[in-house]
Amino acid sequence: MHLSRRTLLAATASLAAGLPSTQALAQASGRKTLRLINRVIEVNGKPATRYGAFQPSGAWGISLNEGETFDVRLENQLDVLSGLHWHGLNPPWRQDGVPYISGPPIAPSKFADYSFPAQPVGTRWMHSHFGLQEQNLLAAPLILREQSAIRSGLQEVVMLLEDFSWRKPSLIFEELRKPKPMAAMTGGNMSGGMSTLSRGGMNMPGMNMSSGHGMDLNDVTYDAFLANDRTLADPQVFDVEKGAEVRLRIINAAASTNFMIELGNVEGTVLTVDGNPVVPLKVRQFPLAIAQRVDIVVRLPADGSALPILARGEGLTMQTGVILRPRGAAVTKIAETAEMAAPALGLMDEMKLRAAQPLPSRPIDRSVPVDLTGNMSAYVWGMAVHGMEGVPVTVEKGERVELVMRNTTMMAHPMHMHGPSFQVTEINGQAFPGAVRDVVLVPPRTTVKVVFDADNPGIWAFHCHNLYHMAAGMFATVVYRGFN
Ligand SMILES: [Cu+2]
Repeated sequence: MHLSRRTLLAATASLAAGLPSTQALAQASGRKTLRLINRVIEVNGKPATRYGAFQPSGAWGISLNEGETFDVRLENQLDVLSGLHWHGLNPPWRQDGVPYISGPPIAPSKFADYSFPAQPVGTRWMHSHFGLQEQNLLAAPLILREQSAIRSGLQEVVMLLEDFSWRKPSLIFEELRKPKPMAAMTGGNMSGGMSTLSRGGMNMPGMNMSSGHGMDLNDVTYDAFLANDRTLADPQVFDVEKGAEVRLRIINAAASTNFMIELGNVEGTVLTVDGNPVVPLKVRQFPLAIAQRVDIVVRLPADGSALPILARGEGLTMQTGVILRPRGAAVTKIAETAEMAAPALGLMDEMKLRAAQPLPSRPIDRSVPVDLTGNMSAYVWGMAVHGMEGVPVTVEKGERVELVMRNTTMMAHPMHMHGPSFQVTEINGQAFPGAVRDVVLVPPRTTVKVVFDADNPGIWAFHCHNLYHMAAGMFATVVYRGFN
């Protein structure tokens, strides 16, 4: 039987209502409290009130060590329904924090409790999965420190990236959905005959990528990009030791912006992507699609100078970042506008990544074609599973499942599956033992294959992590047999 998504949502909502509340799991010891609150940040000299997730101590998000239990009471102090999804964790599905799928949202002044082993470890994050709240900056770091990272003794710096607009998220979405004349769609850049390869990471002659309005790259024109809530006009400065190594944990928490991480002349070493270890890869620049994370170890310059860690919007000159400053080093101001636009994100770097802890080798039990579909002028996006829009990916517990994601649209889609992480196994027909991830970018006219082991029965969200694409329909579920 095939359920429409509406039917499915209604069914799971009533299921959720009949189950014992997660509050029954409340334990007094070791529990951290996290509050959804309104807070004021300053963007380019002006105050902005936005949502946030903080502990009573003021700590942003959650940081735990490998082996600890994720034991959190989440209090909603906002005046709207809300909640948080623990992105990249593999909890019991009822604790996944996706409203109307894993459970009901949290009403104002109510709370929900979560308790499960904090795994898999690594750089994760948390964000609201309710409406467009993520664009209202309802996101925070969720760091599960690996024993290896703790033992290394390296200083760690978390950099969480966001895209900021003075406009209300609902207004941004409304404008995107307004019918547009075709002329406005092509804007002289990146459209039409662009091949997959030309997204591969170089500026092409004649391509106007500096306009900041490349429709195929960025739907939304933002007012600022933030790193840890701040712009380069007033960046966060971390004190570090001269010549020391620092482990960067970089999180792309933007609603609708892919970034290129720029280390300048310094070569860094990628240790993990989406929190999962890869064979170390040397980089000076690294693509970070929406919702992806990367851990990079950098060594501070021997001459004792400061090192900016920058993130530039895909196809844009606008950038943000943080500064690593050894004692006594001068901090020079860095412009929020770079001289060169960041290239479009491709999969050239993805193809170089090799999982350090790949999935065990075994045959595929089920292969599921998932076409990413859309109509840019109507701003409608979709996922056709087995050629049908609105149906879930159905799996059985214990299966090795392959997802064949084929992008039929002119925009790239950062595809995220909740629950177990997947391994990238093939891009456009080229097979390789790629990274284990929870988000993979699928550029236009590209087919990406991933595999995962269906080890966590329930109903899991599977969607494009571009917030507006998801809101406009690029959303499906993975449903285990017995849950449909
Ligand atoms: Cu998308």
